[in-house]
Amino acid sequence: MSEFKRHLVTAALPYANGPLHIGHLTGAYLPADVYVRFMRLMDKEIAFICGSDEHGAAITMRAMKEGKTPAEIIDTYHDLFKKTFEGIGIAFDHYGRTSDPQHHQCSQDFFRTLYTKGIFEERESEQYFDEKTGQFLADRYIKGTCPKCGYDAAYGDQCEKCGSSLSPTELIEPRSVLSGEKPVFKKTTHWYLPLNKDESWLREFLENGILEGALHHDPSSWKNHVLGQCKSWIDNGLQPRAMTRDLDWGVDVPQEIPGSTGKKLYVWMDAPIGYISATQQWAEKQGLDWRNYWMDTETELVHFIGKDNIVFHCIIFPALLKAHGEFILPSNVPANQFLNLEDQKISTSRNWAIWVHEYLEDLPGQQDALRYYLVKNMPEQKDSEFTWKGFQDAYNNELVNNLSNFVHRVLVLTHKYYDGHVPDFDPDAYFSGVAPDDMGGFHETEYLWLFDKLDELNNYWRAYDFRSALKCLMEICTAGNQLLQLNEPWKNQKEDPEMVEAVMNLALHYVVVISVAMHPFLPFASDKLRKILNLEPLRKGDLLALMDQMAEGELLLKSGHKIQPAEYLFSKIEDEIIRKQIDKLHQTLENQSTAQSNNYLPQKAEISYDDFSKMDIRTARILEAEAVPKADKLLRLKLDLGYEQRIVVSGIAEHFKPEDIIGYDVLVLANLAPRTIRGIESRGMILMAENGEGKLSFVSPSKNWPAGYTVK
Ligand code: B3M
Ligand code: ZN
Repeated sequence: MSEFKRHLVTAALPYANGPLHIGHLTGAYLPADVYVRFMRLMDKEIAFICGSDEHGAAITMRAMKEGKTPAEIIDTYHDLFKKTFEGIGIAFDHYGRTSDPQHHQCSQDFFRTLYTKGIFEERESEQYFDEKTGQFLADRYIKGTCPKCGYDAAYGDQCEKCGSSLSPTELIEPRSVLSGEKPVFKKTTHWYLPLNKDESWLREFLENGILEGALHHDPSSWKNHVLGQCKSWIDNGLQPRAMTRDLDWGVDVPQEIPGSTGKKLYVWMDAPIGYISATQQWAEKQGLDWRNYWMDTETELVHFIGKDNIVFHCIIFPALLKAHGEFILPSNVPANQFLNLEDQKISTSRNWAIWVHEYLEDLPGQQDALRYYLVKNMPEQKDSEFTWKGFQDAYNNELVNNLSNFVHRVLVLTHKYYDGHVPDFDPDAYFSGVAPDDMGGFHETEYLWLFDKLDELNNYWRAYDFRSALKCLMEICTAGNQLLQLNEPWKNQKEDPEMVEAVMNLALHYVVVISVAMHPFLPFASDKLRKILNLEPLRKGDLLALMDQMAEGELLLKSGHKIQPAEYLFSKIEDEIIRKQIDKLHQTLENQSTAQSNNYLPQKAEISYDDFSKMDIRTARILEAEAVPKADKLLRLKLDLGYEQRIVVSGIAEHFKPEDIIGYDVLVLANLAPRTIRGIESRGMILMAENGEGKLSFVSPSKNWPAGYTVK
């Protein structure tokens, strides 16, 4: 492919409904960041754009669960994202947010254009409606029994137990998450993108890279799993897809469009437009024209995403862009697969995850270590695995023993032999009889090898094969170590100082090359090393310049250049730290399993204070407890209410042994009408808390609180 004039790189806009974990990081943000840093070092014009996705049911659900407003939720996570990305060294040029009024404007303009061009089909359909709350229900707002596996809390779009994707009408016994009521069907009108009409050009575009008769991209540069997924979507037939929703949180359908009241843009229409609005904001700040980045075919557009977003970026968004007419389409969508953690799927709801902001707190200064291990195990072609043990091994064996030790040895020896100055390397003096412009002997061979390695690394980067690129970097370190091992400067310094000068000069060249090539992966350590080497911080074009210099056979360091005192870039990570992390992972899982966010019951309908005040809740103490014969679930309790003693029958026998609970302080609903259960008159009811797994806990006043007093 020809060289592009400029590049626009996007990373999926994370939903602002929960923190980022390592799966997000290695799925989209880290590969994007590595790519951008590399491109920049190769002197490319590049804009790196991202932002928070703040609309859709993902946000409103979270708000509902936490009893907060959507605005509170998005502010919290937007701020956290910015901090986390900065902390781990993901260096966007602009990080926007879709709640920004400018974004609303931008996506409304986009919608308006399509509407005016007559792209949309307006259709009426029947959708689930909650009569109690007067709302149409987004798929996520409907729960019911999964028709595939029988799980009773499947969502309208997906069963999280068996993974099936569903449509709300497939659910058995659907209920509204908002009210718990059975939803009814109600007619509603929406604007549909007729994707069925896009099948043939999309196929040409994806499979052959041809767009409107011209070669758009080289399809062999796309990942197989990405193309495979797209192909299967198209083979199955594309259906018209609604671009609007009945929601109260999102971008309004432009007001002037008849029937727009109460309608919002589908979140998967507005979110990718977030790339455009964020580019506009960035360009404005830079004094650039954003159109060059979105409307000029000399721009390469690349979307970094996780595999669950492929259809939106390879089919729906391109169809929207093309329908609009003025936009370029992506040159590549190098999606990654999923990362598993310690043999299990990463799961937000089960808290089986390593949260990036917590990692940054727990292992301060170790950003590069996580970046390293996540690139090394990046799920580029298939799902991959994170284990803490693997992390520790990679850290100690590769970052410490290979990279850091090599660099450190070279720095230390430079100080020891030459007082911190780069030794002279004069081919003529050392390799007598070689032509003056020849670098001579092993120096030249090694130098050429180094150049070839960089070139190889360069090709891997371009092919989005970051794992192999990282391997090249480590091979340079290994070769550096071998260079020292074979020539043993520490043995030969006395007898053959000229040879040692040549070796050390070359070794320092390795270190300089490493300081540049490591930057996209390990930017923090790279900065540190540049300082130690007394070299300028890296700037745009530095790798290209370095490769040019090497191709010319020029030396990269002047003889006599003075370096700073030696320091280790990485030092061993202790078992204790790793053990703590493993414990933490299992601990949070235990804690969370009792509070599984998916198992919250829907909140009951609102009541007035008067309703509440009718209940006479009292403190009480359990004086006696015994099993009720022939009833597995029941205990007969004698309670002390201070002013009287009474009998209550309680359905807690499967949770507590009678002998264990005698003396417990509890709360009792004292004015509940008496009932006779198994022949025993029960006067009142003990209050219990129940968690998502159906476990029970007493609700107790403070210790030694007197019995018989009221709770209000
Ligand atoms: N927020 C989904 C996700 O985070 C979605 C990506 C939008 S990219 C335009 O997986
Ligand atoms: Zn299921």
